[in-house]
Amino acid sequence: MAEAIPLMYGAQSEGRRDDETMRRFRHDRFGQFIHWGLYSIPAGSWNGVTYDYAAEFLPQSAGIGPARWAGLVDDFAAPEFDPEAWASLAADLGARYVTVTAKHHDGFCLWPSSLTDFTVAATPRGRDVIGELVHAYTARGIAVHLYYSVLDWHHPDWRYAISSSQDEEAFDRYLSYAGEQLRELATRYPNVRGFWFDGTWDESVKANGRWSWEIECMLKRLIPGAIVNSRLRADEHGARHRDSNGALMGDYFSGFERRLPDPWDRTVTAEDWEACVTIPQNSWGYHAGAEVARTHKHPLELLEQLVQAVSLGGNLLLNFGPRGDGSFAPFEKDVVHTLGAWLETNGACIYGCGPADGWDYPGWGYYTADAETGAVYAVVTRIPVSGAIALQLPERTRVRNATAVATGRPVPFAVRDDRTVRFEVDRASVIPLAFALEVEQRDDTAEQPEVNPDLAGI
Ligand code: JFZ
Repeated sequence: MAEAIPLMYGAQSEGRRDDETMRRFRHDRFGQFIHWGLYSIPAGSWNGVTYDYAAEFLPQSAGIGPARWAGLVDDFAAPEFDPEAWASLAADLGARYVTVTAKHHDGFCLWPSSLTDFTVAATPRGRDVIGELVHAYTARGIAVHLYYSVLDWHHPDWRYAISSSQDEEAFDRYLSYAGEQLRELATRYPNVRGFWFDGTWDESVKANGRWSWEIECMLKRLIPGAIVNSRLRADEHGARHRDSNGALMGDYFSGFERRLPDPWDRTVTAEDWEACVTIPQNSWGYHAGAEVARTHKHPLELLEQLVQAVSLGGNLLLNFGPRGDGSFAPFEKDVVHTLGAWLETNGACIYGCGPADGWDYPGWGYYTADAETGAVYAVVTRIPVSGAIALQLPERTRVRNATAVATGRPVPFAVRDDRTVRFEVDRASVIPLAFALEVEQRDDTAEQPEVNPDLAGI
C-alpha cells in the first residue's frame, strides 16, 4: 500500500460517524430539497424569451448582470408563502428532513443577514424566511439542513480563479464574508441539523482547502453533531470530496447529483451518501417553460429512485422548486401524494433500512433490509409479464415467512430449490409492491428445505 500523504486539511474523522445525529440522518433516508429564491419569479423566462436551462441559472443563460437581477428584490412579495403549509406538505410527502437554499449562486439571502443588504429583508415580503421555515419544519419533527452556495455571482469579491495578488486579496475578503454568514446561520438557527454546501468546484475554492476545513470545524463547534456534506471540502492539494489519501471529507458523500449509483454497485455501501434529484430533467428552481415540463418524471420513477438509493445504503434528497408566489405547482403536489401515500403504508422498507447483505440485485426491483430487526424487504418495481418473481436467496438461508408490507397479510410463496423461492404476483397490483421476508440461517447439516415448486395448493 502507498504511504499515506501527511495532510493538515484532509478528512476530520475516519470511517462512518456513529453518533445519535448521524444515525438519525441515516435512518431518515428521505429528504426534501427546496430551491427557492429570486429565480423562482422569472421561472426560466426573461423579456419574453424562455431559456430551457435550469431556472436558477437564468442570469447566466439570459446574460443578466447582478444589478439588473437584484431588481427582482422588489418583486419578491410571495403572498402565498406559508411556512406551516410547506412543512405540512413535506410531512405528507413522507420526507424526514428538508434542505433549504439559504443562499444560492445569485447571492440572495433568504434570511436577514447583517452582512449584506441583498436579503429577504429588502423585499416586500420582508421578515426571515429561513427562520420561519426552521420553526415550522422543526415543530413537525422534520430536521432542517441549510444549503449554502459558496459560489456567489453578486459579491464583488468572488473569483472563479486567482490570477493576481488583487484576486487573492479580494477572494480572501469573500471567504471571510462567507465564513461570517455561516457563523451567523449557525448562531441564529442552532436547531438546524446540518449544512449542504454547493458551488465549490471553482479553482479559487479548490485553492483554499484550509478554509473549508475551518468552516467544518466552526460549524461543528457551534452546533455539536452538525452534519456537513462532502461537497464543502477540499484538502490542501485541491482534492475534493475525498482527500488526497482517498478518505471522505465531511460526513457523507454528496457527489451523486441527478444520478444514482448502479443498482448492483455494492462498493457505494461502504460510505454514507446522499443523492439529490430533480423532477424535471434539469432545473432546481421553479421553471414554467413547456419544454422543461415535458421532462417531468413520473412520480413512480422518483419513488423507484428512493427505493434504489436505500437498497444501496444512501439517502435521497428530492427537489421541489416552489413558485415565486410561494405556492407549489400541481405536478409537485402529485409527487407528494404518490410518494406520501406509498410511504404511509410501505415506509417500513425505507426508513431505517439499508442494503440487504448477500441479496444480489434482482431485475424486478430491489432488496432493502432493516439493520435492527434483520427483516429483508423485496420491493418489486417491475412486475414481470409472467407475474412470477423469483428470489435468489443468500447461501444457507431460508425464507420462513413472507407478508405484504402494505397490508401485513401473509403472502404465499413456493420453494423452487435450495436457493430460490417464487412469488406469484397479480399484475394489476399497485407498484412498488413490497414484501417483508422473515429470513433464517440454515445450517448445512440440517435437512434441506422441502421443495414445493408450485404455488397451487398453498
Ligand atoms: C448545483 C447547482 O448549480 C444547482 O443549481 C443546484 O443547486 C444543485 C443542487 O447543485 O449543481 C450541480 C452541483 C454538482 C454537480 C453538478 C451540478 N456535480 O457534482 O456534478
